[in-house]
Amino acid sequence: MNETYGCGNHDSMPLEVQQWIVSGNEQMARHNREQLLKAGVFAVNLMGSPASGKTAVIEAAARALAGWRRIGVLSGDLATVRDAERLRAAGISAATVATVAGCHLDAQQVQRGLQMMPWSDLDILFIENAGNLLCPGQYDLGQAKNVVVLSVTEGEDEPLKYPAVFRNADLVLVSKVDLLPHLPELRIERLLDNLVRTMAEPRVILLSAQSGSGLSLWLEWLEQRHQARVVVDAAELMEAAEMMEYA
Ligand SMILES: Nc1nc2c(ncn2[C@@H]2O[C@H](COP(=O)(O)OP(=O)(O)OP(=O)(O)O)[C@@H](O)[C@H]2O)c(=O)[nH]1
Ligand SMILES: [Mg+2]
Repeated sequence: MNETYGCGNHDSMPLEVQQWIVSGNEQMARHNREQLLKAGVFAVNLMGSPASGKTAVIEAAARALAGWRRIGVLSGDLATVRDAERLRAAGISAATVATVAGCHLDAQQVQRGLQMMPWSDLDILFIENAGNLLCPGQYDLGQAKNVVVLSVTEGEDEPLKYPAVFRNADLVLVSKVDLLPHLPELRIERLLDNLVRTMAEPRVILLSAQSGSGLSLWLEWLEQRHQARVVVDAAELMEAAEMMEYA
């Protein structure tokens, strides 16, 4: 998709062009998923508003898992390479992918990003999408799971205002909970209720990258999903081997 056909301009785009873009993205996402699956890399698409704490939750996980799991990050960034620099400074393998029209990553860009880093030895690949609650949810990248980071400073209503991204989330990290004492007006139970009502399969962790509160649950979620992925991979490989045997 080029700058002219950014997400805000779909109305001016012929339907066939929209369909062509979507099907091209789906094909590339399938290719990415196959490559990642074959290499046993667990890929997580991290979405959320600008400054919701996406890089911070990746940093916190990567630091805690250092020496235990090999972590890499593809950072979607419109104008800078700051997130990738910040992650590399923390010893995490990271590359920047320029975002489409500033509002989301697509599967082609993720493929290009993969070519910029030694990804096939990784255990977990975080794909930090552009800060946006609308467009990123519409583009499959080839990830295994979708995680949305929603900070407490964004208020209670975001799940209702942007339902699509929350509906398809496998996990929501409610971030910056260390700030709750400074937000007397926020009704956290209302926020959680809105998430439960919006998510297809509600799973929520309250987290502070700053204080470390909730970090162990975030790590546990990653580890369980990563392990489940390894078991699925092994089962799929066995199935493929059996099919070859009886072919
Ligand atoms: N108090 C507090 N601040 C946080 C926490 N996590 C992140 N921040 C701050 O929030 C700001 C944004 O954090 P980032 O991790 O850069 O957020 P991001 O979503 O990656 O931002 P973009 O990539 O620009 O969309 C920074 O100033 C962080 O220091 C947290 O748990 N508690
Ligand atoms: Mg960031």
